[in-house]
Amino acid sequence: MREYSFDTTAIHGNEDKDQFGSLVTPIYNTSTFIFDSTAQGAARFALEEPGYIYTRIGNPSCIAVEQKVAKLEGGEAAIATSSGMGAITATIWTCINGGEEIIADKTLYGCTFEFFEHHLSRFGVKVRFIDINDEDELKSALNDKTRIVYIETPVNPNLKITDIRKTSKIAHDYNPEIKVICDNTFASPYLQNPLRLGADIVVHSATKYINGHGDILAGFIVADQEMINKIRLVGIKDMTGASMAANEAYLVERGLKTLGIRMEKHCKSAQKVAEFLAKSDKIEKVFYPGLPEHEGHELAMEQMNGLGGGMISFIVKGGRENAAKVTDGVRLATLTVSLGAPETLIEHPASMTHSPYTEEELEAANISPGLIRLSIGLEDADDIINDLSQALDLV
Ligand code: LCS
Repeated sequence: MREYSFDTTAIHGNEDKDQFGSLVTPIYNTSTFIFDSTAQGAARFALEEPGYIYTRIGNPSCIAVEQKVAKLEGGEAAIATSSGMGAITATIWTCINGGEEIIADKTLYGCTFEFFEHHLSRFGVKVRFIDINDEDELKSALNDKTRIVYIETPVNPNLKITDIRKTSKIAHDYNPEIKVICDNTFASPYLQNPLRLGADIVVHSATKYINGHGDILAGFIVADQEMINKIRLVGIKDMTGASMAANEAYLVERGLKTLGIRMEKHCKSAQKVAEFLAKSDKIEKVFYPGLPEHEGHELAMEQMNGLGGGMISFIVKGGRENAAKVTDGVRLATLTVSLGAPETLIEHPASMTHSPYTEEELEAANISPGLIRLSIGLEDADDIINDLSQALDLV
C-alpha cells in the first residue's frame, strides 16, 4: 500500500495534481461543487459517478492529505476530520447501536472517557472499563453484545503500553465482527501502525504530532475502504458533520511533510529528558516507554519502531502541592494542555486533561495527584533539562 518510504510518502503520497500542476495542494475554499447537469448531480448522489458533491462529504484539499495519511498508516483509505474528538465520535456512532457494548481501558484521554462514561450511556450503550492488558479480564468482558474494543497506546497521560497484536487477536478470535479501534495520537504513524498489527480502525488527534505546530484542531480516521465509506456517510455526513475544512487540510499537509524528522527529534530529546528525570531525588516515578524500567518497555520497542515517543509523565514526591511548584516554576516549558507542538508543554492531568475522572476513577486509572505530563518540544534538549532542573529545585 505504501510505494515509498515513510518520509517520501509524507511528501509525495497524494495521487492527484490539479490542472495547473501546482506543486502544493491548493486550498479549495468552497462549500459545494457545481454539477454539469441534473443527471450528473443525481448520479453523484447515488454514488454511481465519482466526483465531489459538498465539502462535508469530501473536498480536494482534504482528499490529498487523506491519501497520504492512509498510506502512512498502512490503511486503504482515510477521512480528515475537524478534530480528534470528531474522529472518535464519528467512528463510534457509525459502529455502535443502543443495547450494544464497548470494552475500553480504565485509562483514556479525558474527553474520550467522558464521552464513553457519561454520554454514550444516555443512548443505552454500555462501556466496560477494564485493565485491557489483563488477558483474563478482557476475555471475561467479551460477550455477544461487544461491538468495539477500544485502545489507546501509549495511553494519555501515563504512557501505559497495550499489545495491539495480542488484544486484536483475542477480540477477533472471540468474534471477527468486533471492531478494534486504536487511538494512535501519542505514537503518530511514524512510530506505530496499528492496522498492520491487527486493529480495524485507527483514529488520530492530528491536532498533535501529525500537524505538529500547535495552531489548529484536526483528526483522522483510517481503515479499509468499506469501513471508511460507511463512516463518511453515517458518522461524518449525518451524525457529527465533523469534516475537516480546506484551510486546515492545507496546514495539516504542510505539517505532515516534516513528521518523520520532527518525531526523530521529539523522541531523541524525550529519551534524554526522561533519563535526567529518572535520576532526580524529587521524583517518585518516571513513565517513559524508552526507559528500560518502564513496564511496557520491551513491547514498546517492538511495537513503536524502537523509539519511546515524545511524551513523558512523572510523579513528583509530595503530591499535588509539589507538582504545582514544578508546573508553576518552569520558565521555558509552557503551562498548557495539548501536545506534539514545537514548544515543550507541561500540564497537570488530574486537574486539567483528566478532570472528567472522579478521585476514585483517577486512582483506578493510575493517574496520581502528583503526576505531571510533559510534551517534549523541538527545542534543544539541554535547555529543556536545565529548565526542569531549576523547577524541581523549587520542591
Ligand atoms: N485522543 C487523544 C489521545 C488525545 O490526547 C486527544 C486530545 C484527543 C484524542 C482529542 O483530540 P482533539 O479533539 O483535541 O483534536 N488531547 C488533549 C490533551 O491531552 N490535551 O489537550 C487535548
